[in-house]
Amino acid sequence: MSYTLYWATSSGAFVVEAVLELAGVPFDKVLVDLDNDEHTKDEFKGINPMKQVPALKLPDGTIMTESAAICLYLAETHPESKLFPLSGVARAKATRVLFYLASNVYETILRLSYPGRYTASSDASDVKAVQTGAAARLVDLMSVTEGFVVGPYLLGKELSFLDIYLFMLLGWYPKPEETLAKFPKQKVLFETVGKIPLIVKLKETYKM
Ligand SMILES: N[C@@H](CCC(=O)N[C@@H](CS)C(=O)NCC(=O)O)C(=O)O
Repeated sequence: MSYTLYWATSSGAFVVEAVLELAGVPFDKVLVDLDNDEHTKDEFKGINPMKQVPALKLPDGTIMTESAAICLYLAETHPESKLFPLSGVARAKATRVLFYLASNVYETILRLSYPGRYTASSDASDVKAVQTGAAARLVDLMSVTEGFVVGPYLLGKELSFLDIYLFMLLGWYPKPEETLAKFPKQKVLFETVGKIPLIVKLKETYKM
């Protein structure tokens, strides 16, 4: 049995698929149609009770969810891919950035996509206020992220999966090019990662 990636267009499966490819791991894909609410059906809830993609079924049948945890697991089990520092202070620093991106940036972007989940009010102006607040918060977060980028990649000269993770998140920002103009290190990273042939291909597949 090989790996099975549950994915959807414009989703966090983007970075997981990139890591699978870069690690040279064979995998199958199952498309979960978010527009047709396939993720809310009982069959998918059994895979991810959060009703979200990505999810990855491992060769032994274990289901993994949470994009950051999946990428970390793949990097650890395929150390030859050198997609994440696996020891010492370098690992500690990289893990800090990974948790920061997953728990702050990704989570805030979800407020843009699903604002109704973040307010008890059904008043359209309250729902809109969630998005406005999230957009402002994202700019603050981006300035923190800028301080993490060593350059040209997040951790320095070598590409890690953190760069692809950040690339994906930046692509989901409202008006990314405009916002990136204020953050030169992330602009370089975004442009550099966006030219990697695998990323060009995945952008097409994921309509991103
Ligand atoms: N914390 C999760 C977030 C996953 C997530 O929010 N996925 C979105 C697509 S990017 C999704 O499945 N949305 C459908 C929904 O929440 O209804 C992760 O990092 O994997």
